[in-house]
Amino acid sequence: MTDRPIFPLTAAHWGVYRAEVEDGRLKALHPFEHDPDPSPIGQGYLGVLDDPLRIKAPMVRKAWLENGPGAASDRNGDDAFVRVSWETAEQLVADELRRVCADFGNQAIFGGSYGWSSAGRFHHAQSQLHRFLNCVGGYTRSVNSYSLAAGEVILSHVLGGDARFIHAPTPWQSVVEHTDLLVAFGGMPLRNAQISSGGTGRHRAREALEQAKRAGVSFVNISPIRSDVADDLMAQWLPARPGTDVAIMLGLAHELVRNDWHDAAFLDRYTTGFDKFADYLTGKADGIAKTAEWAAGIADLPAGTLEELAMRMARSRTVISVSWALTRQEHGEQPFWMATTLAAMLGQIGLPGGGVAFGYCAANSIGNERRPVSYAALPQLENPVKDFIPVARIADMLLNPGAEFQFNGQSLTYPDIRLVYWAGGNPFHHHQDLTRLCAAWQKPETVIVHDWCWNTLAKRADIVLPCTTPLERDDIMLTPRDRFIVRMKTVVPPIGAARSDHDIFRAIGRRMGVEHQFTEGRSTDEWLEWLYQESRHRACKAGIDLPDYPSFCEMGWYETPPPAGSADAFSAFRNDPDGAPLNTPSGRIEIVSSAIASFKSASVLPHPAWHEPEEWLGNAGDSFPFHLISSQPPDKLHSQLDHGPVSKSEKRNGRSPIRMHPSDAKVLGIAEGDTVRVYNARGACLATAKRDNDLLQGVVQMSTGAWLDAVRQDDGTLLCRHGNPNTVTRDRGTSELAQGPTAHSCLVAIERHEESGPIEAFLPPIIE
Ligand SMILES: Nc1nc2c(c(=O)[nH]1)N[C@H]1C(S)=C(S)[C@@H](COP(=O)(O)OP(=O)(O)OC[C@H]3O[C@@H](n4cnc5c(=O)[nH]c(N)nc54)[C@H](O)[C@@H]3O)O[C@H]1N2
Ligand SMILES: Nc1nc2c(c(=O)[nH]1)N[C@H]1C(S)=C(S)[C@@H](COP(=O)(O)OP(=O)(O)OC[C@H]3O[C@@H](n4cnc5c(=O)[nH]c(N)nc54)[C@H](O)[C@@H]3O)O[C@H]1N2
Ligand SMILES: [Mo]
Repeated sequence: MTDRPIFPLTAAHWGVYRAEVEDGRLKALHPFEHDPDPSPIGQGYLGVLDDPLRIKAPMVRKAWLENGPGAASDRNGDDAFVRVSWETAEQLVADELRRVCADFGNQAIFGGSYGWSSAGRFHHAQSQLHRFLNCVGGYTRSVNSYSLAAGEVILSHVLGGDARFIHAPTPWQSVVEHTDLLVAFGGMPLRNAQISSGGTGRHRAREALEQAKRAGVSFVNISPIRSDVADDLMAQWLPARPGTDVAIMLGLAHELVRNDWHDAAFLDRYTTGFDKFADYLTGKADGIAKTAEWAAGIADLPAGTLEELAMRMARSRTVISVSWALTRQEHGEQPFWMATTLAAMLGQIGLPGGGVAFGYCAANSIGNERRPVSYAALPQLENPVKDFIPVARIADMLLNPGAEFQFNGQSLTYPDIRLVYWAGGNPFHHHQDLTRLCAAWQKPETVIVHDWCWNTLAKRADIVLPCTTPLERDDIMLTPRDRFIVRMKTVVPPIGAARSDHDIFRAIGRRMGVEHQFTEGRSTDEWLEWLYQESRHRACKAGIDLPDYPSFCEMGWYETPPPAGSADAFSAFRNDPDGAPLNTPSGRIEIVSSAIASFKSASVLPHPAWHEPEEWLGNAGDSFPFHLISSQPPDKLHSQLDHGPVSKSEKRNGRSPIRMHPSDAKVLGIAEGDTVRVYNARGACLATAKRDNDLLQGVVQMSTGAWLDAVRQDDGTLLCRHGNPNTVTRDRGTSELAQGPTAHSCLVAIERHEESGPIEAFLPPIIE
């Protein structure tokens, strides 16, 4: 046996790796020896840690430096920057924070800073920022996620908001052992299961699905894209029009009632409001019976297929899986609500291998047993500012200070934001309608950003502070979503003058007189030890023994034992609905939500319902005939490492591919590899055509993540030459309930595009 050197461990949201270094540079990332299905995404780091896009020193936008806050704030991404010392940068930030707080109050600082940043419990950028801002008097925050805001809000009413119901559905083991039929609305794309927030030591989803297949589970993929379920699972594909899932579920529910297959005893004991909902379902309430035939017309599927599916679901141990994507569309609250109602009608919620699950494969953690422990995190301290926005309302907030808006039964007001501080996310990746965001982005007087590379956000900031990557600092991968905890080691020294987010805030805090409050006198090493000790203590209380800190550091990783007993989140409720009620007003599953009924909303009924979308294939005219799905990229996490070798190898002619059905391409005269312009009234992007039989005709697909490379079109809207689909997506809330993002509801037109000028996404700015 050859003695292979043991390289130090590092961790990312997409996996754990051993890092090989040569002459102080990263040479290779070797997958963790305990990962049966490692992700290639990590290889995206190779070559980019110290490339020309690396931010190696603090930078200030020249126009801001010369003219002061508020002047020349177009921030188009093509401005020149001036390199400054850390001393100057720290003082500029400290003075500007003081000025804004004194003149306008702390609510004028927007510190929501949504985004994924990097794995590692301590150096989580957003946590560092929030703690720091709380030390200087607080900030306007944001609530809920881009991932499934509508799901988070609706389930708080329907199931009581217990995180277990959202994030720990029927575990894979239970599916393998007990499920007959798994019906997946939005599929279960393995590409998304490469990721798990906080880090993932063992990719389990592929293996679990293979085991389920071998155990005889049948799969149904209800999605406009066949490849949303892996080929070898031999799923039945129902190519539904996007945005019609609630209609399909209603059609299935109607079949259950029509044939008396619904479980009246379950509905009676465990739910509220079924009778009222049944009036809507059968058409007693509004004159429209939501029959399978009615649903089939909306979804463009054969009615017989839905009737047959309803029968199979009633006769089998069935788990209904709903992709998170279904919440990122108009009325995105409804799919989770209706799926829960449908599962309740089947009466299998809380039985092994049955019920409802949200987002199998949306992350590697979904379906894994969750460790019943809440590990320690950096304490955030108190935020005295009460203002907040639902996360995806950022452009609305910046454009409409003082305006009133509705959110989850409350009337709220947008604060007047003067300073935006971002660390660990990228709104020019995640937000919709980027023409609108760019207009909104001109409103604040100052934008401060920490990032490590010159991406689309950094180029649109006034003060850019260079942070380290996880490979340049010590940390701990510590999350109840994964069985492994990992000591992340510094692999290469910080590049240039880069500092960890913590050290950046420590230094600014010193200038603002809050250093001690921020650090509590601890060094980074002492914080790591504190986090570990505190977590070990909490784990011990939950019956999990972690090694002592020196032993853990010595070993480098530790595998926590699986939780004992049944891990089905609903089984306790099923066994004893009075003793273990849900955290809803009634203690039961709320098919009719008393809270939502009390909101007296004109646009949201108190029970799940079908709302015809404003943008869908059912009303697509000739102007914008295609439905664009902008889903998660297989080759990276969002916009991270788009400039790395893995993402670049997936591009075509340097741009994002757009997948379209060959018949659609033919009608448009588009050949494989052609450059196309994807557009609507909101904007446009270029992309490279890729034919794909796996798509429903009329549906096109692009992945998110291409760094915005925008030029203005004649009508003033943006065109991205690199293929960022958020130039065309819509920036409207799901509904006044959750105000979540609606990126997946989007109609576009497509045309061949002859001229294919330069792509400048990967050019650093001019630095003077
Ligand atoms: N059209 C469309 N848009 C979408 C979606 C969609 O389905 N369709 N999906 C949405 C979803 S679900 C999400 S979650 C969002 C994701 O959106 P984001 O989470 O905002 O996207 P990321 O690209 O992961 O942004 C992370 C940023 O943090 C930086 N970073 C990494 N490590 C560190 C660090 O240690 N410190 C600091 N300061 N910075 C660091 C990275 O360089 C990067 O710029 O996108 C949303 N946008
Ligand atoms: N590789 C990789 N993995 C990731 C991420 C990443 O950036 N890269 N991001 C992570 C994050 S932050 C999140 S939130 C999750 C998101 O996980 P998901 O929400 O599951 O992700 P999406 O890829 O947006 O959508 C999944 C599928 O839903 C289908 N779909 C879209 N609209 C409809 C519809 O109206 N009806 C039906 N039936 N199907 C529809 C699409 O065909 C799409 O392929 O992924 C995570 N995993
Ligand atoms: Mo997400």
